[in-house]
Amino acid sequence: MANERTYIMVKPDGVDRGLVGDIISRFEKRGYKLVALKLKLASEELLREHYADLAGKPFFNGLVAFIGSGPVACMVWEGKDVVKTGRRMLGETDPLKSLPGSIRGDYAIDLGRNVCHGSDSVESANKEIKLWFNEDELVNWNASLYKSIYE
Ligand code: DGT
Ligand code: DGI
Repeated sequence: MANERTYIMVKPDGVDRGLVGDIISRFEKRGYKLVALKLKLASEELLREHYADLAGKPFFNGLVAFIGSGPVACMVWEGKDVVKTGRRMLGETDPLKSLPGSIRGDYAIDLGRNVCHGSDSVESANKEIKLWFNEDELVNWNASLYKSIYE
């Protein structure tokens, strides 16, 4: 579906390293449409909810502390198959397993500093978009280039 949406977030390591523009640019150039964008210092409560699936993991507290340690760049991208394609553009969770050409494959080494987050299913995308954005922060607009991107 061309109106599928995903939640993409540049983590504090990516923001600190000045990678926000590059990551936005990759999604723009691929043909996806930006529908929400903001910089945020996430609360511990928000991060515990965002990473609830990992709550039992030994690295959970460190993960929440790190993602809350600096600003994250939050965005929602829209387009055909954007959840799955977004994950491919990010690369594997472990950067060392990520192919060059992917964001993590180009910019990261350590798993705990893997630069970006992307929803792993349409269901979690919908949950994460609701968690990170208010409804009025999502902008519905028509990208004029759509006829050059979609058949
Ligand atoms: P994957 O990455 O889920 O597709 O699984 P595998 O089989 O490719 O990778 P495996 O079994 O070596 O490791 C499973 C997960 O455990 C991996 O995604 C991340 C984590 N992990 C493995 N080795 C390390 C490590 O040395 N440090 C940290 N922080 N995490 C690791
Ligand atoms: O959706 P992903 O970010 O690709 O992966 P995930 O939802 O399984 O994990 C979320 C984040 O948690 C991941 O980007 C980095 C961190 N993480 C996952 N597995 C490990 C980990 N951090 C450490 N230190 N060790 C892990 O094994």
